[in-house]
Amino acid sequence: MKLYDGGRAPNPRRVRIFLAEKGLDVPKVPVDMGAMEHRNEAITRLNPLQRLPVLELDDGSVITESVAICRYFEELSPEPALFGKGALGRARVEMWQRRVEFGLFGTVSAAFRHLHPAMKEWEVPQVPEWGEANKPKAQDFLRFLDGELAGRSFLAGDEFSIADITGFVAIQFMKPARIDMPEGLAHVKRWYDTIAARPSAAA
Ligand SMILES: N[C@@H](CCC(=O)N[C@@H](CS)C(=O)NCC(=O)O)C(=O)O
Repeated sequence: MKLYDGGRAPNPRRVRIFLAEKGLDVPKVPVDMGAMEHRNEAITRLNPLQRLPVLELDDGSVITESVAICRYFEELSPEPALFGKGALGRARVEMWQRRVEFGLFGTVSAAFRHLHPAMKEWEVPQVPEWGEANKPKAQDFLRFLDGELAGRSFLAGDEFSIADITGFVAIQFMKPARIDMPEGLAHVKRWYDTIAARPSAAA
């Protein structure tokens, strides 16, 4: 199999961190997104939406969408469980994954894509007002997370999960999106620092 990888871009990074947590080494095909290689013929054939990451299996099957790719590896290699365990555990991870993907990853991405000059060719049309509108939404969500994290180690409970990977990558993406971390979010800081200290954070 081959993982078409997009370097520093946040969605490919989520998958790389997930694989590192699982201890899986999947052959990668680097795609230079800065040079718009994700829009070339080979990637377009695999994913007509021209987005990364893309996983191509040996039988030619293609999986796109970061969480679907992660889900595939979870099924192949269930330990450590990153989508939760048991009915309630899995539902909690799903709930937090969705919440953090819409509330943080999505809002930070919208700010970056609609405001950053490097995204001019990627996000057409860029709507700067929408980018600006998303900055306080991301910050409000972080204040909400701070209250939630006061009572537990990780987003979905006391076990690390894919929801934490999504949240962690989103927070790192705030820098290029030029969104400031609100002051005084001690629980978010503790949670973020714990994840940053995991070896997978370097993936
Ligand atoms: N929902 C997809 C989003 C994939 C996506 O948007 N990837 C970005 C890189 S982080 C991309 O390929 N962007 C290319 C573009 O917008 O032209 C996923 O979860 O994998």
